[in-house]
Amino acid sequence: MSHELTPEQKYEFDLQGYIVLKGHYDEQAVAELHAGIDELQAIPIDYETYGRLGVASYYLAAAMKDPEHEFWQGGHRPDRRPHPETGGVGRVDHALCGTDKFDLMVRDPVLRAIHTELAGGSVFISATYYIEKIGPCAGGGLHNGGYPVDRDIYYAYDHTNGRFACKSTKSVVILSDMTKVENGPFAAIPGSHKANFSCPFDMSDASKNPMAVPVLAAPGDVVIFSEGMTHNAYPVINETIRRSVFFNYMPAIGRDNLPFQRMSIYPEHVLERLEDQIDLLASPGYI
Ligand SMILES: O=C(O)CCC(=O)C(=O)O
Repeated sequence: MSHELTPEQKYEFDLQGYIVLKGHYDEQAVAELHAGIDELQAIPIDYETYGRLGVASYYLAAAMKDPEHEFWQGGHRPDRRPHPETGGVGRVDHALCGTDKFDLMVRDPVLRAIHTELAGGSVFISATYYIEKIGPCAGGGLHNGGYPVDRDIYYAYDHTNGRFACKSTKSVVILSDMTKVENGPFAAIPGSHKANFSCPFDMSDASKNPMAVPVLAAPGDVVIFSEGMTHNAYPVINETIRRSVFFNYMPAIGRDNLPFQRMSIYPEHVLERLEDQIDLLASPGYI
């Protein structure tokens, strides 16, 4: 079965920097992904436990290298306020290391095919995390864009070979009702992945930037975007809880990396569980 982008999707992605797969996941899959977030939130926020499993704080290296970091003492960013009832943390990185409930995304042939097409060759999954926001909550600063060119996240189309050549693309699975702007949907500046100027408008908040648009989406929809496109989220201005799961895909260094030269950012317990998807997880390290 082919999962190539349609001409309409290619046009839209090229022009805007994102597309939405409406109703990609059914209720059961959405419930499984929510359960994955619940599992990740149930992991004790403890330096030793996180390190042993391989999950990471959203502060990433700053916390993972420092047992004294404020994250381990209960400190959180204001936009990652823990769940008021469960105390669940607003984001866990390297999520695959702490739950198998996101595996359905790793095994999703459509996501694999689309991100491979957007990279113009083999990809690996370079980041997996969820974001939970407890409203009211800031949207966060808009980030990235076509200028200045960032070698790690740029958008590109290779006209010679007639294929996309993007350095970093993401799938965001929407798990809450983000069909209303007050619920804090994903924010995008369409076309900004090709910008030749830095954005002169307010980047602190999508609702203050006249070029930003809300990407309204319902549970089960998947927003696929170039990391080079300016994005973040609209503020949540009511008391709803907003959840989504993020997978980042980047080109593998070589198309046929030699097995003995592979290195992976994932620990053995994840590689064993997802052995059938090893090429998506075993990032090619040294060639
Ligand atoms: O919360 C969102 O929808 C966007 C988050 C974001 O900008 C990111 O994870 O890169």
